[in-house]
Amino acid sequence: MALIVISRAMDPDCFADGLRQLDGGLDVRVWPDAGNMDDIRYALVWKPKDGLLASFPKLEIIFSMGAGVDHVLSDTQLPDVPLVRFVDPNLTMRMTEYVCLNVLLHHRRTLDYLDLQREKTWQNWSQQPGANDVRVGVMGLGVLGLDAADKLRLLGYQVAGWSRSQKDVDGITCFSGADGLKPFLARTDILVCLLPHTPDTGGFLNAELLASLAQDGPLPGPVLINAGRGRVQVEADILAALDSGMLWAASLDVFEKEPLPATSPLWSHPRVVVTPHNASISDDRAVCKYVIDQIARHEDGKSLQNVVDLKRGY
Ligand code: NDP
Ligand code: OXD
Repeated sequence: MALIVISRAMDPDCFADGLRQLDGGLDVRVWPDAGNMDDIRYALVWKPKDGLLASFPKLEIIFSMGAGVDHVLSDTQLPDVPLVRFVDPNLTMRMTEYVCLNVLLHHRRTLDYLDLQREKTWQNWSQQPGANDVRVGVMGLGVLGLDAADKLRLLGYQVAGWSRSQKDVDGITCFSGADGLKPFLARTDILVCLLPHTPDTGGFLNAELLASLAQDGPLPGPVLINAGRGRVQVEADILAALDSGMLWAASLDVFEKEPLPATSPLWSHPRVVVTPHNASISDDRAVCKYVIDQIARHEDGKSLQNVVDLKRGY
């Protein structure tokens, strides 16, 4: 019985070493050195090649190195075995750091003050709204969205959330589904997207959606923060909205194409903060511990945690 680590983007040896340290009895292999394919029961993967997972005939569980699973679900020959995504308090905490940092950055007009600093200009923007004047909307009230929404609430923001199914969360105004979308957007000054990429969410952050954000808020215009997935956003629409003033600023951690091509105007747009898909990177030690724990549950006949619903796509 063996586990195979498959990753082109994250260093697979680092994960393999971590797994071996935690469980010396586990036969850990690193793709392409799979040995006998019949031995492989578990796969720990990040962006596996299309069709590769189907070549392990005895595979029992696929583990995603990240919280998102679109990189696995895009496999057109995905074997019919449970897919377990990564859920971890440290990952959640770091996403919340990213969200709070970027909400505060735009709310406190940091891009403007950096411009003024470069010009050595001592100038104050006349009104400084408090957090309690600013309406933040979090799209996706899952593990990450809920924690970020709660911490934003503690900072004093007026927080609402939007998800597929209706939620009831203390201190957060919850909207859901198609009917809840317009009212949610209409009361949102800073939109935080933590949606997964699924067939339903592809291209969701488009011109029509951006035009529905509040235009009567305390900031010069609405702000978009996306740390969910790049394919949820339409970059041409975001740029057009920024240039027309419909959108005041954006922080983008994820992109339609990654790495973001050097030719993208997003790199040098004065109202855009670009980060290289690092809002919350999976910690390899935490991933290894999580996988070992899940395998132990499986081998004890207990149910796996955080199994992806293949129909919903997340
Ligand atoms: P969850 O699965 O816990 O939450 C997903 C949320 O999105 C749920 O609230 C779900 O609604 C909602 N949702 C999904 N589809 C729709 C839809 N069509 N309409 C409305 N709401 C929808 O995921 P996590 O919170 O753990 O992670 C979210 C995403 O963050 C990941 O999928 C990944 O893409 C991204 N991510 C990015 C990282 C980065 O560094 N940039 C790091 C880690 C993750 P409901 O509650 O009703 O099911
Ligand atoms: C993830 C990511 O899905 O890092 O965990 O994007």
